[in-house]
Amino acid sequence: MISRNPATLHTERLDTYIDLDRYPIHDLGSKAGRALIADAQEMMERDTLCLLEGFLREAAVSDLSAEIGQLEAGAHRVDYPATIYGWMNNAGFPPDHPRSQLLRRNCGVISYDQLNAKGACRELYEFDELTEFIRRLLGYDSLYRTACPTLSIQVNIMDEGEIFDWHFDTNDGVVSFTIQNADEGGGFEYVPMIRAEDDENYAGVTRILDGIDTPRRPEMSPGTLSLFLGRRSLHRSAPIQKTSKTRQSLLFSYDRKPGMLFPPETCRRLTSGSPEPFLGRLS
Ligand SMILES: O=C(O)CCC(=O)C(=O)O
Ligand SMILES: [Fe+2]
Repeated sequence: MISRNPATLHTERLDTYIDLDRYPIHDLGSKAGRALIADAQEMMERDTLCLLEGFLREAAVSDLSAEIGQLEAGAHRVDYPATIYGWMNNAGFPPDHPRSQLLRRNCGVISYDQLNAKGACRELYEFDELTEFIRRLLGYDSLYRTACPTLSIQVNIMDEGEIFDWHFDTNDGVVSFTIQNADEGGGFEYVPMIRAEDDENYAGVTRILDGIDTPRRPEMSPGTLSLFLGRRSLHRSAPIQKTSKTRQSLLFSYDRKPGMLFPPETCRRLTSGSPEPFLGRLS
C-alpha cells in the first residue's frame, strides 16, 4: 500500500471543492498560478468585478446547495428600506435626490451560527489556500477570515418577489459564490466606477435608478467565484421573478487584521428581522 502524506490528502480534499486544474490556488507560484492572479487582477482593475466561472466543482456545488436547502426554512427574514449611501449622513436632500431614496432590501439570511459545523460551507471557508488566493488578488500584506460568530459566512437566499436593491458597499470587497440561480430574474446588476470619492455623479446614479441607463448584467452560473469591490460601483440583486427554486449565494468575509467582528448593529440588522429603515450615518 502506498502511504499518503497529509499534505497530499489535504490538496486532494481541496480539489473536491475547487477545480485546481483550471484554478491552481494550491500552487500560486507556478506559471499557471501566476497567470491566474494576473488575469484576475486585470478583471478587477477593469470591471471592479472578477468572475471565475467553474471555480467550484459541480459535485461541490450540489453538496453546498443541499446543505443550504436544508437550512433555508430557518433563514432569518430580512426586509427593510435602506439608503444607497450607508456611510454618509443623508438628511436634508430634496425628496427626488438619490441621497433621499430608501430602497428595499429583502432576502433570507443563513448566518454562520446556523451552518453545520462539519458541513460543506464551513469546510470550504476554512481552506487557507482560498484565503491566501483572495489576499493575493486584493494585493494585501495580510488577510484573515473574520472571527464573527454571526456573519463570517453569510448565505443569501432569495425567493420569488424578493429584491436586494441598489446600493454601494462600505467594505473593501466581497467574496461570493453563486450556488443556485432562480429560474427568472434575480441577477446581479452593477455599474462599475459610477462614483469617485470626489465626484458622486448623482446624475448618473439617477439615470440608473430611473431605468434610463442600463447596468451590466453578468452571467453568473453556479460554481462561479465572484470578487467584487462595491464602494464605487452601484449594484443590486434584481427582483426574483417566477421561480421553482431560490437563488442561493454564499458570502465569505475577510479582514486585514485577525479577530475581526462585525458591529453588533450589522449582525442585528441581518438576523433580527427588524423593519427599521437604514438611513446611513446619523451624525
Ligand atoms: O446578493 C447579491 O447579489 C448582492 C448582495 C450585496 O450586494 C450585499 O450584500 O451588499
Ligand atoms: Fe452590496
